[in-house]
Amino acid sequence: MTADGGPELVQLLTPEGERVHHPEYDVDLSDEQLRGLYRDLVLVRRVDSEATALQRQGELGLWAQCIGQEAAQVGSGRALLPGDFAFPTYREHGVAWARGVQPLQLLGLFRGVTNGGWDPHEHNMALYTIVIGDQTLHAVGYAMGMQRDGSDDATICYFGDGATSQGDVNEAFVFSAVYNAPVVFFCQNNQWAISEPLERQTRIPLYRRADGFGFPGVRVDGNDVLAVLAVTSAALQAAREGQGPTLIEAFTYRMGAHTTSDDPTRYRVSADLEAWKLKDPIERLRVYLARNGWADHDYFDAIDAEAETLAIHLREGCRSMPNPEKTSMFDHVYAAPHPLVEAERAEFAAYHASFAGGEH
Ligand SMILES: Cc1ncc(C[n+]2csc(CCOP(=O)(O)OP(=O)(O)O)c2C)c(N)n1
Ligand SMILES: [Mg+2]
Repeated sequence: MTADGGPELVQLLTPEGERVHHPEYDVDLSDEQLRGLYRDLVLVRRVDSEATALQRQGELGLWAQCIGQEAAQVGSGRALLPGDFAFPTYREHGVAWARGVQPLQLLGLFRGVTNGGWDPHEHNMALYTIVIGDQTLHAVGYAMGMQRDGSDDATICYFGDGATSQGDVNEAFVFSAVYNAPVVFFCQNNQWAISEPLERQTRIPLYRRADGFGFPGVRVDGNDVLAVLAVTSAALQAAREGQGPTLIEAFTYRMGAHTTSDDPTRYRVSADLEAWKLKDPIERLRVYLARNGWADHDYFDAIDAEAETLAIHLREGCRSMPNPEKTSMFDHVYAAPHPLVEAERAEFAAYHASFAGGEH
């Protein structure tokens, strides 16, 4: 398997920041829209680095970094229309950003002060899913519901390269294909599933899996925000027009650890990371903007300053988040009260009351 994604890789912006043309895919963005994408990428990276630092300081229990994958997430997230619905894993901070979820709401989940973080219907984005591949089934079910409602909206579902080995994902592919569901499967191939390399998941490029299920698959440069935007918009449009699912393989790299509990130096060589740093998603857009005179030093400095202000907001907001009521985890198990849940709530409260002082 080629490390550079091979000739099938859809690319509109090279790692050197050169705009190239593709026979099938294109985007036509104003310089203002391009600057907007740059801002998205920089701010998402700052959210990610600040959350990592907060975990190291003991303020978060865990954090799953998205560094390196910002273009895949922002490009696909910005391709969505307001009525579309996104189903994420635990790493889609750039998608959450694009859907208007406040970064502090993400932090609440990883701080353990909320069991969810946001109202899925307010942002048309489901909650983070830790169970690998699970959300692909939710997404297909949701897409089939949209189809039965006669809606013109589409669903997008995120998962990783490792998830493609899960039964759930393959079952989701089958259902979406035979029911022609309006869903886009967005696989971020970041080359690793914790310590398992891509070679342990597949003998063929992942996008080609779609062939066997009977729908199109496409491999896009996941570090190229323009190509990701173009490919995802086309797949969503196809879904809206009743053409059914598409599998997008965003070819990218997990530049950080799997999570803050992981040490990647134990299983991968640093030369790989160095090679991928040259393909950085932010740097190539910065060069493209600067070379064309669409952004200057003042603009880049202003975005960096905005990122620092955001980081301060996150630090202060995270540290001052109130702890929830201990029994609040029983509140939303079911929509209506349930005797078993109530019994568990009472047992839990009694357990806490059994300690000296009654409060622990
Ligand atoms: C059903 C299930 N099995 C195992 C795990 C443990 N686990 C957490 S992340 C992960 C690897 C996922 O890799 P990939 O799908 O490539 O996503 P990435 O983390 O690289 O974004 C595993 C095995 C889990 N959360 N759920
Ligand atoms: Mg992976």
